Amino acid sequence: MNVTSSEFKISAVGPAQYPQDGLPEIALAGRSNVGKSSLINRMLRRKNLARTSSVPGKTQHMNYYLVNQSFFFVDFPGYGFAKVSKQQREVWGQMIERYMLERETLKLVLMVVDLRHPPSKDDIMMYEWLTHYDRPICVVTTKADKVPKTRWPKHAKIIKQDLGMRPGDPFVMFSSENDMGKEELWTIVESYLGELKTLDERAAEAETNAEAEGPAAEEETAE
Ligand SMILES: Nc1nc2c(ncn2[C@@H]2O[C@H](COP(=O)(O)OP(=O)(O)O)[C@@H](O)[C@H]2O)c(=O)[nH]1
Ligand SMILES: [Mg+2]
Repeated sequence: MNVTSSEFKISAVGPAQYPQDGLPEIALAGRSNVGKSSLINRMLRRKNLARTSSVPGKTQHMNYYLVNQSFFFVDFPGYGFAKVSKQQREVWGQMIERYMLERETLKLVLMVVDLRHPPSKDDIMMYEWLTHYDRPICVVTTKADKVPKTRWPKHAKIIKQDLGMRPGDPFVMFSSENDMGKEELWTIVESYLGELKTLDERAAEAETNAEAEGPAAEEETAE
């Protein structure tokens, strides 16, 4: 992917704020502090677009980032942060659940886990949830730079096993400190995005269609 533009679009707390232009979406799910924002920044070659924060649980909304005017990265609120109230967790849970169930433009979920550790209970639950809704998932293990290279295969194996990964789901080892996994992840993301159209191209198409169908449609309503 040749990233020519990227911008923060909106912080959404529910469906009313989700963008309505029909652009495909790649969502990121994972624990607070696992490295979701850093991953987005790295993929987009931006230092600080998705704010990385040392304060876990700070991102409580779904943050939409528009890329190349043609698709979104959607940064989910991180889960598994102890200081968040039970009620707050339920609100997030419902929001995520609804999004997973109803969002037609969702093309792929990047399930982000830490390569250093076995997946948490929350990770396992999230993965089960996503597979339950039959959503396409790519497991991305981040912070690979913090694990000695010789241990990568062992850590990868444990994560795949503990999550109970579906054999067909892609798996990428990633680091936001260097370019490890970046090209591989772009190739996967692109394959799920399919053919891309920019907002302008979509608008032009809609106009052409309206012109072609316009008079007939008017006649119909006149009758
Ligand atoms: N060494 C290393 N640190 C990382 C990596 N990804 C994220 N971090 C650090 O982990 C912390 C949390 O990252 P952040 O992207 O804010 O996590 P988020 O809460 O999932 O969005 C920050 O201090 C990052 O600098 C990585 O691949 N390698
Ligand atoms: Mg974040």
